[in-house]
Amino acid sequence: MRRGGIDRRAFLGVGGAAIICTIGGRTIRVETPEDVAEVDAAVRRLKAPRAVAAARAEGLDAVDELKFGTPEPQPGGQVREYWIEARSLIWDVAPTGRDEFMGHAIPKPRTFRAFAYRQWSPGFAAPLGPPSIPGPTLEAEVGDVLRVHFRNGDEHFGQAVTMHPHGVRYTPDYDGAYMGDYTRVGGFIAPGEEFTYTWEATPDSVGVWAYHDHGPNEDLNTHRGLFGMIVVREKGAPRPDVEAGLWFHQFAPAITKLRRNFQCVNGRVAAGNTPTIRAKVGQHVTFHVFGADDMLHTFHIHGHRWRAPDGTFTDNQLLGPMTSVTASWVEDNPGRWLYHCHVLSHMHAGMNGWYLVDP
Ligand SMILES: [Cu+2]
Repeated sequence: MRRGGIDRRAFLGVGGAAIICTIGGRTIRVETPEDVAEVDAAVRRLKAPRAVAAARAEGLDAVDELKFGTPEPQPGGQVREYWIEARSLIWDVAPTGRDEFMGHAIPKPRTFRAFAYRQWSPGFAAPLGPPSIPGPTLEAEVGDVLRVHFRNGDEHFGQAVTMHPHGVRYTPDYDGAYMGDYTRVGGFIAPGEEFTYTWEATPDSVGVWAYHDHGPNEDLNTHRGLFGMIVVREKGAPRPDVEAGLWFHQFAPAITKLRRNFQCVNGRVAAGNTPTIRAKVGQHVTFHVFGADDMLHTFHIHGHRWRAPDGTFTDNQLLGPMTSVTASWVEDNPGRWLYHCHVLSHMHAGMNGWYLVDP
């Protein structure tokens, strides 16, 4: 049966895996845009969970009664404040209309409603740009705290969202995770509400990490674009000359209501739309590459090699859901290079981009 332009067979046939959503005690197998609408409606009907302290007594464990403070920076550290809003927007996966890798046009339709984080100036005075996929990069050094003022500024989807960090230290209040009746304050930020998360950059936070929505509809809303990067460095450590954050993920037909399954880097398909990274010979270059969907990907870049965590050299490294690969080198090979996921069906459906090195 053909409904809303995409039937079940077409959806699965273009490589979209079914997403299983559990919401309001029901499990919904998401295969069509109609299934997505059903999940969204169920999430919109959710009431804010009662604070644990006020929740029913039975089923509560002592850990649920714990009270937590708000951490301050270590001596010599600082507070790094961000103002971040989540809102939906109409998103074009290929603004140039061209696939420069294969040399052809990318036909319309290419736009749909996505969900993205957006950075504002202090006090939410003014937006610092449009919502972006990935969201703004959050940076800290060991000993700092990240204080992230978060606002759910979206009316279209009408559902609670959050920011859940990886890698930094946080108490359950700042976990940003919806957990039914056990949800703490940061785990259900309804439309129009604000919440301030405080996360610590500890010595074991050094590295790059994901943050993403972990509200009651995490599954769909992360697939819609609610993810971004946290970078924690040693105190005083320099930034590389070139530092790129790339996210490999798909915009599946169930999410976009479009027929094609778009295999994306940072929300765009195909070289020319995906990020073009530029460097010069002699520069210290670092790529951080994340998987942001349920698929297995690899990060491959032509003309370059780097050390994998096991100490061997590689030019093609595996990454999975919300894991990352960091590839670093001192640039010595000028020219136009391709980077891409080496799952060939991903690469040829758009998961590729340019790396341009000047002499
Ligand atoms: Cu891939």
